[in-house]
Amino acid sequence: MYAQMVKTDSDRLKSLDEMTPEEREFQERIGRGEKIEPKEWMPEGYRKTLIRQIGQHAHSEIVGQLPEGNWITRAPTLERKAILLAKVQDEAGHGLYLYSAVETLGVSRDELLAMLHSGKMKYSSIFNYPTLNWADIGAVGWLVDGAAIMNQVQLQKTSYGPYSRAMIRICKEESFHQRQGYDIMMKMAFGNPAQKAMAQDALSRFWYPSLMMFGPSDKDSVHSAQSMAWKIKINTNDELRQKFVDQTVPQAKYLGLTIPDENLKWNEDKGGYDFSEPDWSEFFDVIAGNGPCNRERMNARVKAWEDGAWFRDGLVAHAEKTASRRAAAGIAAE
Ligand code: BYC
Repeated sequence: MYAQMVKTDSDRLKSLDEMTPEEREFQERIGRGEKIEPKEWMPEGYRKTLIRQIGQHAHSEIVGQLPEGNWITRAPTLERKAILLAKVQDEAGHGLYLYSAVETLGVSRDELLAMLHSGKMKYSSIFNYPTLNWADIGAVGWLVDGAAIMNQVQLQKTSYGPYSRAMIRICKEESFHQRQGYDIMMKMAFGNPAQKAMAQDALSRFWYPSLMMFGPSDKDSVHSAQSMAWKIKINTNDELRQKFVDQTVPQAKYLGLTIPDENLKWNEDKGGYDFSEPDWSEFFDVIAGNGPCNRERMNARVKAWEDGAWFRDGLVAHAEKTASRRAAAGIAAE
């Protein structure tokens, strides 16, 4: 089952015979479905892949607060405001669980944030698109959180213990996020003609960027083969994209909205929809930093980091003072 595993210099996966005894034992544990815990031996590539993926995931949760946070003050009712506020706070919590999970791999939160701010680490492409009106907040919950859950449900089974446990908790909250988005869409789609037009416009703009969230097509995915061999990823990008389309098309039909794809058609043989691929050149352009909102998002995050410096300094000063008082009083550190 796990005949091909760790990547060799020639860019193929190593067979079990080619592995060191430690690598082989590790791979056998993965094969048995065991979880890998922070202090256990792991290949350096496994550790680096986790830092990249979980770190990117954490950054996505934090940057992902920006497009929705923008609408908290303009939510149409007090109830919608309270719900959106809770959702955006949840995203902050998800970022914190995930940063904690990455920290178990020997990299600090400050280092991760420095890499985000300098452009060395990515965050999800989707958050580089603007939220232009209230219907977009519905589309984000319905499609963006819907796509996120499709990906995250399989990540609950990921082989790294802290990531898997963070995902279990996050998935529960994401389901609520998806439902609140669909609820907004229902209100708009079943509202007056102008509201329905806004809902359609939001779906039309968010459809392809949502499909891009799953990453490039399998033939262009650099990391999938190794990540699946290590059970960091359980499904390929295309498998999850297909599941998302199959789940979402009936939901759009119920709303009376049209998915902006002339090639969308049920395929009896494969038991799923045929659909058009997103424009991959747009995707690669966005992740290279040239999407509609990349600069705005990064400026907002860097500003938040710089504006928070006094508070972090205050916390450190307080911690140091408390530690020295305790030391003077002969009280052991906690
Ligand atoms: N955006 O080899 P591949 C949320 C990069 S937030 C940007 O297939 P992999 C929410 C990829 O990093 C939920 N970059 O990569 C929050 C790689 O470049 P590098 C976010 C992308 O890792 C607030 C290159 O393309 N979810 O729910 O095997 C409000 C080749 O790709 C993207 C996660 O982060 C992208 N979409 O597979 C509302 C899930 N796709 O790093 C909602 C965790 C690919 O070599 N992550 N790239 O320079 C994953 O599952 C995987 O990392 C991916 C990509 C499926 C995304």
